[in-house]
Amino acid sequence: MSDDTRTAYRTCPLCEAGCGLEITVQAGKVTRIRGDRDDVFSAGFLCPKGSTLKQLHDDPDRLRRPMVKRDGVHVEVEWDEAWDIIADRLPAIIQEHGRESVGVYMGNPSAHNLSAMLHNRTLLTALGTRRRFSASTVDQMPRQVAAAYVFGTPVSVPVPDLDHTDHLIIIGGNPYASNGSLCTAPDFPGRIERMRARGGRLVVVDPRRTRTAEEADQWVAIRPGTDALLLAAMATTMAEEGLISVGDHVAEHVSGVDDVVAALAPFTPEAVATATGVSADDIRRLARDLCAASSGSVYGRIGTTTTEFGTLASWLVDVVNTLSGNLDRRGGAMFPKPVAGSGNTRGKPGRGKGFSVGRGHTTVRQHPEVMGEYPAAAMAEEITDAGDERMRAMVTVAGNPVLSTPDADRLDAALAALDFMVSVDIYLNETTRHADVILPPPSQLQREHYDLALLGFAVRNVANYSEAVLPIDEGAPDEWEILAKLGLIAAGMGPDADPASADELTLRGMVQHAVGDPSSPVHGRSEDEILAALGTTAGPARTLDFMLQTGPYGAAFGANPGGASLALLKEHPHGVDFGPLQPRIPEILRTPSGTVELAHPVLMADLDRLRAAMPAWEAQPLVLVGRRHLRSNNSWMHNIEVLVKGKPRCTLQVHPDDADRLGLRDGAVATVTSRVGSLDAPVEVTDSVRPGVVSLPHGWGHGQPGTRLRVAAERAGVNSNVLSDAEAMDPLSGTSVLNGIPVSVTAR
Ligand SMILES: Nc1nc2c(c(=O)[nH]1)N[C@H]1C(S)=C(S)[C@@H](COP(=O)(O)OP(=O)(O)OC[C@H]3O[C@@H](n4cnc5c(=O)[nH]c(N)nc54)[C@H](O)[C@@H]3O)O[C@H]1N2
Ligand SMILES: Nc1nc2c(c(=O)[nH]1)N[C@H]1C(S)=C(S)[C@@H](COP(=O)(O)OP(=O)(O)OC[C@H]3O[C@@H](n4cnc5c(=O)[nH]c(N)nc54)[C@H](O)[C@@H]3O)O[C@H]1N2
Ligand code: SF4
Ligand SMILES: [Mo]
Repeated sequence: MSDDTRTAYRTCPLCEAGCGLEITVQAGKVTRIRGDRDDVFSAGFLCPKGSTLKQLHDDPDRLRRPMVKRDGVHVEVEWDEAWDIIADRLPAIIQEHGRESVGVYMGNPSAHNLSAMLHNRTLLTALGTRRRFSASTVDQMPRQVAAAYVFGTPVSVPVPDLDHTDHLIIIGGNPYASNGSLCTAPDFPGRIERMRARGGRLVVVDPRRTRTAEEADQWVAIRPGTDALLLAAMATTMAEEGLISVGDHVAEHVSGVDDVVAALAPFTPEAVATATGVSADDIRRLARDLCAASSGSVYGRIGTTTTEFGTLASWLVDVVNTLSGNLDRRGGAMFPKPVAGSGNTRGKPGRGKGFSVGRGHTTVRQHPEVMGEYPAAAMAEEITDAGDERMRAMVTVAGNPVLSTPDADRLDAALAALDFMVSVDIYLNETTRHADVILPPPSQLQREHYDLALLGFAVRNVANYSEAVLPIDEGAPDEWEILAKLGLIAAGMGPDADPASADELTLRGMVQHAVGDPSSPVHGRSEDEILAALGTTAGPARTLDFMLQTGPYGAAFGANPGGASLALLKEHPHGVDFGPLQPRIPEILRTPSGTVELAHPVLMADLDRLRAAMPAWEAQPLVLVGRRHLRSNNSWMHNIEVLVKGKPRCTLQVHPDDADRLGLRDGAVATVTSRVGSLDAPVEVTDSVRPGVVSLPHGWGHGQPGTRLRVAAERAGVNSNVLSDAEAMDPLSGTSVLNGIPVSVTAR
């Protein structure tokens, strides 16, 4: 190695797996990226996307300087000019029309971004609007809402104890493509293979025979949208056959078992067989096998959450895990204990306020606030149909809702009608083309990293901090500075507002709270002493240090020498392993009763709606589901040549029986029509989808005028969310139905 060559270690921020990367940098340029074999969690694994952080950094279309729209065309400007325009427009709108005239949408990459994790809040607080939207309501919100009712907080989501389980049932997840979600597990496929090698069984419930299903011992081709019925019938089978055994380890902490069993009694395997498309015998076998396994875990993912009964299905996953004795035990469904603190390691353990919704309602459809948000599906109408109460301005951060959220054409038109829009984003894409100002953060390689959100769903308790691999461009702000400054400007502090002051304030607030909190390891300590120890360099690193030091393994500023701290993580660039998951009930609970509230009334009440929906499923001829591909990442990695080359992937998969019936030929174009929209897509005839189901991936539909994604435009594909219906949602969480959309398909 020559003198100017160095090796950097960095956690990949592209998906939830969080793989460790080994990055070779030569003369200031990245020359190679491969899996870090010494990473304590990923041990060298990476997928084809991980090594493309270099291409992403070098992508000439990636924005390096702010863009401002002039006469309908985006032009590059200096940072000062961009800030001036925002300072001129945004506070004026707020002043004239009030805080609620501004809406915010936060997209998926902000969950993998330390800057955003810490300073989105600064922006939100400064804006003070209740009109907050995010990708959560087109994703995992139902899973968190169910957990929040049952366990008391939306961060207490059980994950499958993947490395120890003997029986894994994956419902509506395809980790061979997605690398896992709400289950942080680098090399998910390898972990599944090791499970099977030790004699464990894999069952996959999915309307498509996915790569994961192909690896499974059993594939159950369920009808989309009906997982709640299947799970309810599994629970009923356990009750009928005397298989229920919650287990001595948690029994005294679980309430409501008998009530749940009674409420689910009408959902017998026979009653749900036609609706689910799964035979009563198969449903019974699923229940028996799970109960017979020495340990087992049911894991539901996006196919279960983005449906009309997303919250119920997620709850019933917990119910089935509990009734089969697998809650909170090795090999079952367990709770991670995040190293950098979390809502379930702070405060008084075992009991809390529980969960509630409805602090505010949307203007048009009166949707309640859930987890501080409104449904993403309500954005368009809140802009166009809310009269004087309408959203006049929007800020988007790391989101592409025009491709990712329902009734996309309508949202596209609505964004065009805003008085003012600011986007914090690295691309000029289908959404940001509507922005008056685009503020680009540094590239993924130019920032430090710690996966604050996703390590809270990890199958081992690990911590890994990465320093920035490359320096930030001369004169450009870091992402946290952009977010904080945007907030300060919105609050009327002017274009020269100093983001460091917001950072200082946030940190001071956290320290103040901790020293006054009897359950904090720094309770009673001096605020100034702690602030001094954290240093004077503003930014996410010192806040992270504080969170690590006051977390459950923390060094606590000298009180626990050798404990977690930023310094410790810097000494260990391959990460620090705090061991396998451990039982956490009752300490994890934050419910008012101090028990696992399995029969929470909100969830129980929704069962009537489930029962009433059964006949409709039985009558549904054709529904649309999505799918993911290993080389895609939602809507935004299609500008990387190595990831999109090859066969076009945006195809409509149709079962041969349906193709025959509908007169569709492989390779020909079909028109797909839903209640709200219509599109043309090339047909791929394949028996990997079950009859009655067609599949189209989301995140395509590039090449719009005014975008700058030259590679993506060449393989534009179509936007599947033109077909998803903004009216169709899970009312408990406000999450959209993106799977199981009724459609008709005709040959064009
Ligand atoms: N039909 C259908 N629709 C779906 C889904 C589905 O399965 N089917 N899945 C849903 C799911 S799970 C999700 S999470 C959503 C995703 O929905 P979104 O989060 O709205 O969309 P993404 O495609 O992830 O777009 C991310 C945006 O962030 C930008 N970006 C990338 N990195 C950064 C960064 O570090 N900082 C900033 N500021 N910007 C960055 C990208 O350029 C892009 O504009 O889509 C949902 N939509
Ligand atoms: N390569 C790649 N990886 C990704 C992403 C990506 O876009 N590309 N996105 C990331 C994000 S933001 C997320 S949230 C995760 C999602 O992670 P996963 O949940 O694993 O996502 P998918 O691969 O879409 O798997 C969902 C499966 O549900 C099935 N399905 C559809 N409808 C139903 C139904 O009603 N019932 C059942 N049982 N199954 C159904 C689909 O056929 C599909 O196979 O992936 C993350 N990882
Ligand atoms: S699996 Fe996810 S985290 Fe790992 S390299 Fe691929 S994109 Fe990155
Ligand atoms: Mo997602």
